[in-house]
Amino acid sequence: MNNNAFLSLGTNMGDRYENLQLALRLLRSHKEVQLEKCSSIYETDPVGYTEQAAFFNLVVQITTSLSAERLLELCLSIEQQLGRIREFKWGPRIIDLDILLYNQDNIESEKLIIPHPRMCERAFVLIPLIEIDSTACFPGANMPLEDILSSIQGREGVRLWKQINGEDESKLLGN
Ligand code: PH2
Ligand code: MG
Ligand code: MG
Repeated sequence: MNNNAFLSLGTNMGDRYENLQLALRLLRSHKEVQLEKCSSIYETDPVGYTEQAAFFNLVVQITTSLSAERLLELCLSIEQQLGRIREFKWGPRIIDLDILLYNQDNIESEKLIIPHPRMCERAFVLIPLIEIDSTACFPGANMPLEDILSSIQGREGVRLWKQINGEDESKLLGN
């Protein structure tokens, strides 16, 4: 489990809390993935396409022996197992699992771009990410994520829905 990664989870269809719980259960049931930390759950105004329901978003830190490409495959298979259908870009979804950071790697292939190309514009990503690792930084940039967050708009569209710590975190992480 020698690689460190951060994943963003988002959902705005059906029982959003249950969708997050199910996705985390599937993630941690993979023998090459260990969940390390889970942020609180935030209810967030939709970004991009705004005529849709509010999301629940969270960020998890994992350690894994999977390569970034294999981790992407796992994320897509979890989305499928939860019944995600290919909606239009930025449309409503049962669950979305995005890789934000994978070590401090810069990866650009046909299927995968890491760091996630829009993470620095999105308060619904940065707020939960900073909550679990205030020292996390973007590869190559020496600006702390806190400074990036304070320079963007939309922070008021991200509201704490459920604080996750102690027992709740252990349950979600499966400890
Ligand atoms: N995901 C999107 C588009 N817009 N807005 C919020 N609030 N949360 C999301 O997870 C989200 C979004 C595309 O993946
Ligand atoms: Mg995605
Ligand atoms: Mg996404």
